[in-house]
Amino acid sequence: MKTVYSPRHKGHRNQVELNSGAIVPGFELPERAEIIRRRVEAVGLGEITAPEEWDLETAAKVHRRDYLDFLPTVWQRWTAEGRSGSALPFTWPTRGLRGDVPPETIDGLLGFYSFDAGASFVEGSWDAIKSSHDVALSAAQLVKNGERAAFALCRPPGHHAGSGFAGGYCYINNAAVAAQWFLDQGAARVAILDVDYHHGNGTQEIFYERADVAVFNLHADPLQEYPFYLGHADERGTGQGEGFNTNYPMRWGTDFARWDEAHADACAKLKQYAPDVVVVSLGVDTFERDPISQFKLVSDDYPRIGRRIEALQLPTLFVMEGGYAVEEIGINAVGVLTGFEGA
Ligand code: OKP
Ligand code: ZN
Repeated sequence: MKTVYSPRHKGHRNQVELNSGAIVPGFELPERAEIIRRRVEAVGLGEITAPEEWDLETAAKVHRRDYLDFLPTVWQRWTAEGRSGSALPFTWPTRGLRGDVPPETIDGLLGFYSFDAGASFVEGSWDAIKSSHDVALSAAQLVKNGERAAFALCRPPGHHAGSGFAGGYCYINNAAVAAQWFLDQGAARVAILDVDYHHGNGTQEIFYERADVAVFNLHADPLQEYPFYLGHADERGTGQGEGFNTNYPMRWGTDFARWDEAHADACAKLKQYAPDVVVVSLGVDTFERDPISQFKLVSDDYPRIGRRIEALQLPTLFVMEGGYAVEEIGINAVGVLTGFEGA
């Protein structure tokens, strides 16, 4: 299959992350995408192409316009207030505070438009965020034009970004934008299958009241793991969307046998939904040596994930999300794709 990739992701490098009470350099590094790109080349997965430039009209159907207007202005506002380093929030409108009045200053706005301190901005961040969005849409177009599957090598990732907020290394929800675009191109139904270790809270929130996008999410139990406040099994969708959101929370220590049971169940339900296309939020932080995760998958498991997805016999867009074991992320992510292709 073809891969869509842009070097513009390299301008986004998070210098600061809170981890176990210490400020550390971020785990979501530019090297991640470079390691995956080199692995795509090494195994001869297929051609690597650059994205086209896309406008934000599709994104505006899954994100609030005020949020999309804010993102490109962050770095300019930050430096205008005399700051350098990384633009990072420190106050959020949680229960008991007002989330309906955007403040005027950058510190207030950063908190208003995020849910954690995990989505910082540097000078090149917006350009990288926009390029990641363009990568997803260009790869979606390959599938729309008849490719059985395509790989959007997105960076930064997207599945924690909701309609009006960033967080968890995510800014624009690339998978959600791609799903919306398939609908706009004539698809009746789209399924999103999120196999990242973390719950895709942004994707769930965006489609929670909709029946035209069914979301299946396999992840660490929010009782134990980030993002903590969404991703329980009783979250099934609401209104028109009731029954179209399915969560599979799993405990720390989950191995492939247990994970694959959940995956098989998700794939069976996904097939019943009979979507025109499936968008896979492809995270490989389920790996046993991932530095921020607690599942026990090994490298040989990833091609088996790809084979199960291939068995759905549906046009498939893979959108890169997380995975932080920098040495193995290429082997594991591309392992899913070669498994899909029959390896
Ligand atoms: C993004 B994706 C360690 C805590 C980690 C953010 C995790 C974001 C994961 N500093 N906090 O789903 O892989
Ligand atoms: Zn993750």
